[in-house]
Amino acid sequence: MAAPTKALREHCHQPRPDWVPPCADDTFATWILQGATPSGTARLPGTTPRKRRLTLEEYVEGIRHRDTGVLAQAITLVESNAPAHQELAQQLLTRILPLTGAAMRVGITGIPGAGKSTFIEALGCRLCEKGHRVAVLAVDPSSTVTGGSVLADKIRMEKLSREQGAFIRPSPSGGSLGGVARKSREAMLLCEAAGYDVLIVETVGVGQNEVTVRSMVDCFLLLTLAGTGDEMQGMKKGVMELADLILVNKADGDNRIRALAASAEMTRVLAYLRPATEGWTTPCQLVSALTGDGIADVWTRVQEFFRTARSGDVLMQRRRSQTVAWMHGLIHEALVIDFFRTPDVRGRLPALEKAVAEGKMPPLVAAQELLRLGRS
Ligand SMILES: Nc1nc2c(ncn2[C@@H]2O[C@H](COP(=O)(O)OP(=O)(O)OP(=O)(O)O)[C@@H](O)[C@H]2O)c(=O)[nH]1
Ligand SMILES: [Mg+2]
Repeated sequence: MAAPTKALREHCHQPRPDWVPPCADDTFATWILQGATPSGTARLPGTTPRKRRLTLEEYVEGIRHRDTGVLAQAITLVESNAPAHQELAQQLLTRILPLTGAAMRVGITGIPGAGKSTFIEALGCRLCEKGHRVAVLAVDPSSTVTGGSVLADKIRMEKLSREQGAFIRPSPSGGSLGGVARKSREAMLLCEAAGYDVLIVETVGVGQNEVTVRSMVDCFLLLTLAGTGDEMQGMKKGVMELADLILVNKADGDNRIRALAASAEMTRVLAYLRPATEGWTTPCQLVSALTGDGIADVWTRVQEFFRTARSGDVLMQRRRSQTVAWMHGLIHEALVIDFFRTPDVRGRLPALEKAVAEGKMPPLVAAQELLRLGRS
């Protein structure tokens, strides 16, 4: 073992234990390290100090002054599941709430590989060039299942991340879709307060993700591809009903002809669907995230959408109902957690599950018994 460094020796409270032979030189590896003081200030020389926790005022001021370091820390705070952090996070959100609401909130979904990240990068860079400040967030609860953040790898968006006006944040880890969605919503508010005027939320189009992201954004974009097969149609129709703008991506090279045909088909289907936003007819356009073809048109359409939605008060109504629904969602979630934590419920649950599974008790009777236990 290497001899302790001079800095380490100086750091030692008492250089050597009693039992070290007096003649032992520096090659004798045992030294006594000073213990950490309660304030946690003692640390090994050469190690980086732990980031000091900011105060509420520091968070608020940092965000107000568009300090991206503070913004990143604030998002980490709202993402934390620790009760102490959550309390501070809610105080912070209450304080910054008056600074929120001015951004255009845009969601993007599409099957894996549709080109969402490539598209966001192309659009984001373009918007930064025009002087916008763009924040990109991801909602991807599947990452908690696979163990690593699938989206985190792909959301690097290297070119966009080099832009001064861009802020990119991969999906928070944290259990259920509900948990991930709460964190993303709160992160979105923090970004707005920090002066980002375009928020882009990316989600992979699988399962419930689209519905969740639809419920947190103003304008929802579906990125699709030509010829993904008839088996996709069922799913596509459901998602198409949520979209304010449908884009057939990868309309480049030989694929352009097929993309045109897909777009025509999509437009036919759209005619039969109820538009996602009152007063707005969902269009379908071709785009190539790779070459940049059609990106400018997409932004023109998005701006048109916002003009329409703002003028008819649709946007305001949408946001109001979204926040109220969010509050209801939080109540449901908290009630369920509390219910299953009740000792009586926990104690009785396995027996009732067994009885229901074996057909010895109707599920409703079991549920009612548990609910009574939860209330008592
Ligand atoms: N030819 C062509 N390729 C594209 C286009 N857009 C994206 N791609 C390619 O498609 C692949 C997937 O692109 P991503 O942007 O990672 O797709 P994604 O939808 O974000 O994928 P997930 O994050 O896995 O859901 C990459 O190899 C891109 O280079 C396009 O407009 N044209
Ligand atoms: Mg992606």
